[in-house]
Amino acid sequence: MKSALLTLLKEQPSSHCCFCSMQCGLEIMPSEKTSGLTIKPSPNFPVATSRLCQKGLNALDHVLHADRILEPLSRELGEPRWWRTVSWDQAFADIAERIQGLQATYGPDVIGVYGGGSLTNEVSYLLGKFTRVALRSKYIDYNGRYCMSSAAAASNQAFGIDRGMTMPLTEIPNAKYLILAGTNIAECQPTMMPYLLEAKKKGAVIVTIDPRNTMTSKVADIHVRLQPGFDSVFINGLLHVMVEEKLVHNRFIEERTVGFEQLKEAVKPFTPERVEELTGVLEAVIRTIARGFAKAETGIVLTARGLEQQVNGVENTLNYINLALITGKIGRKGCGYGAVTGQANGQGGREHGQKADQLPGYRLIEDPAAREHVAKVWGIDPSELPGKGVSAYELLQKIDEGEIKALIVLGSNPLVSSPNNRMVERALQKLDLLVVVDMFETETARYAHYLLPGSSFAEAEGTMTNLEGRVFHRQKAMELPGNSRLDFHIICQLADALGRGAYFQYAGIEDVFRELAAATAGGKADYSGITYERLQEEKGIFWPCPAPNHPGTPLLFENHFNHSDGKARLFGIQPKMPAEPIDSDYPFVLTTGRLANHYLSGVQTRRTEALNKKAPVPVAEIHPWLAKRIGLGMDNKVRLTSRRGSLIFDVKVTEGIQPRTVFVPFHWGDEHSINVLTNDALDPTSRMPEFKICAVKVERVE
Ligand SMILES: Nc1nc2c(c(=O)[nH]1)N[C@H]1C(S)=C(S)[C@@H](COP(=O)(O)OP(=O)(O)OC[C@H]3O[C@@H](n4cnc5c(=O)[nH]c(N)nc54)[C@H](O)[C@@H]3O)O[C@H]1N2
Ligand SMILES: Nc1nc2c(c(=O)[nH]1)N[C@H]1C(S)=C(S)[C@@H](COP(=O)(O)OP(=O)(O)OC[C@H]3O[C@@H](n4cnc5c(=O)[nH]c(N)nc54)[C@H](O)[C@@H]3O)O[C@H]1N2
Ligand code: SF4
Ligand SMILES: [Mo]
Repeated sequence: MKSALLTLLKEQPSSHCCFCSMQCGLEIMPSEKTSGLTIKPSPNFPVATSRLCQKGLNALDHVLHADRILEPLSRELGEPRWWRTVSWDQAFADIAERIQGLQATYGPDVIGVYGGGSLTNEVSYLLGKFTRVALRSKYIDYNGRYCMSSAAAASNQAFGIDRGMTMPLTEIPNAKYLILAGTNIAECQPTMMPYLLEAKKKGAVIVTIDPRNTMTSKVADIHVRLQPGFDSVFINGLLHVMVEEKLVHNRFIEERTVGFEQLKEAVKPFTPERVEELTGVLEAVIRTIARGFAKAETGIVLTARGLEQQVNGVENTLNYINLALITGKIGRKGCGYGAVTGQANGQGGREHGQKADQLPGYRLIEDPAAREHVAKVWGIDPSELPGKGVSAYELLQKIDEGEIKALIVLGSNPLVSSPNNRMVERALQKLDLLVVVDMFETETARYAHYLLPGSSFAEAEGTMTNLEGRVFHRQKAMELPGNSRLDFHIICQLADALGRGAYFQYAGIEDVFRELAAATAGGKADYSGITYERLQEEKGIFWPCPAPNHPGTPLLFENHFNHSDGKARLFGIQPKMPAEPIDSDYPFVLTTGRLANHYLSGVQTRRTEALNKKAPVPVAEIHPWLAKRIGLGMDNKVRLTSRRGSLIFDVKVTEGIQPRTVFVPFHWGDEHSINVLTNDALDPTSRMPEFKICAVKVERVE
């Protein structure tokens, strides 16, 4: 495969890293390495210019890996379970026939689609259109539900629009005070660190809020080591001090927000003394942070999955947004709020219709005007569009319950990444048809009837939208290996096999973008002024960009928010308990998250030697107090048990974790998959699972 790729490689092509939302620019070059190729940071992309982290530097390893699926494969479940190579035509014909058979018996909604946030805007858009137009099913959702949906819901509620960051990264060095909560930037968006360090060099104060001491908290002036689940209590303490000491920005509140009375009422009981009692964070620290942030001339609040992946994730996020709003720190230089997006195209992936309730441009599928607009672009009658479906985890539950009998997965590995994943394993085995489009035989694909070889980032041209809301063009850098195909073509060809090809006629990917842009016109995430031509000339355009001569919108909310009255909404938050509080049977909190050298379900990074050797297995982090309590000796392991399962892990004893909390990364499957233990309780609004909190028992294993 290597030689085939090499001969087809263009001259020094450029691309963007496939992993996180920074989307650093890279160049692929010939090298002495055994693969014959290497990656260098690009000096041409304006974000994190000339920087790549370890993952980016090694991003070709999985692309060139011997495990890549190079032919369409099929098999029957039951014994014997081996894959057969099939032609693409045969695969499409068989899959279409089985889908049509199931739909004839059970109706169109018998099939679901499960997408991903690594896919280009074009492929995300096509997946949504494919589900509604080719399958005519209401059931589509994607892994972004696990990822940013709480921040998305909170931003929509507070601001009337959801663009992760309200300002470009270049505003970070202009901030005098930075609050970073539940976001481990140093390991998760490493090339963002220089923006923070520049702010620090210019005198900014940095506060981190996390149950662990992280690589990020190392650069903080104040680190608040909070037990998971206490963010809203703590923030109410900050808001209380700001209100009590009259540190709020009255004019901003008066002119640009609604809801301050309700907020004041909610935070009244949260005196710093009481918050100290509840959280263990000293009263003096609470006052210092509240005064410091409120009085600073400029400031930015950044949050991520730490406080979002909870049943109270939307409310937690709203409370952090309150901080920026009542101090007037938004819509001007050096100010803003940012939910730090996770996946490569986490931002664009949640705008163009692969969410259960959504049509392109962040339109709602239940809104008659939105249906009319999009149906017109798609050449169908609005009445043909299905209604809204259900969230990712609920879609998997519907498989377990038997309502959904066929599933297409493109760009995700839900067997590893879903909470309570024994349920998912059980559900996948019940499917009459599972089609997985991936580069590898993922854990999920073990239960597939068809495994179709899709494209990697290096092979697929398209647009992406980074964590700032900057839309940019990623060029094709390599030819496809073997008999694999572009995701874009796979979707259109399957639509054709289903007899709906007339709606999926595109001369090329740019054609798909043109249609996407038209479909978003007038929507919240308006891309209608963006063209491939403009993206070649400019280094990305920030949406909203509603006209060909519109420059894009790097800084949001300078004059108005996106609610119809132009005002932002403040919310009074009454902190609530997690779904599964600790008790005498399960006395410790399990929280989960990421390591610098692995990515998500690990499909790509576990196949990258340079990364995998730094973290070949998951290691549970526990505090010395807990180690002593369970009598942990040298060479012992720990058994972690929740109400859903029990697994054994290697252990690292560290002062850098809240004493009652255990941390385990989630990048592995099978006996190393921490999602066997996690809780599948969902936030009532965002339907995001509580990955960050469940109650566990911790025991020593000889
Ligand atoms: N190396 C690497 N980088 C990645 C990824 C990866 O898998 N690996 N994934 C990408 C994706 S998709 C995403 S979504 C982002 C995620 O980026 P982050 O959200 O920054 O990553 P996490 O490790 O999930 O969680 C962040 C922190 O939240 C803390 N935390 C846990 N519970 C709480 C709580 O109750 N309150 C607070 N305040 N903090 C809490 C954890 O200790 C952890 O340090 O990273 C992206 N970048
Ligand atoms: N316990 C716990 N669980 C979590 C989290 C947590 O913090 N704790 N975080 C959650 C979060 S934030 C996320 S984002 C999810 C993500 O979890 P998953 O959705 O499982 O994410 P990935 O591992 O990136 O899976 C992507 C799959 O798509 C394939 N792929 C990548 N790019 C392409 C492409 O362009 N085309 C095709 N066809 N395939 C492609 C990869 O090979 C891989 O198999 O995990 C969630 N699960
Ligand atoms: S910071 Fe993110 S986008 Fe940049 S190289 Fe690292 S993983 Fe890739
Ligand atoms: Mo994510």
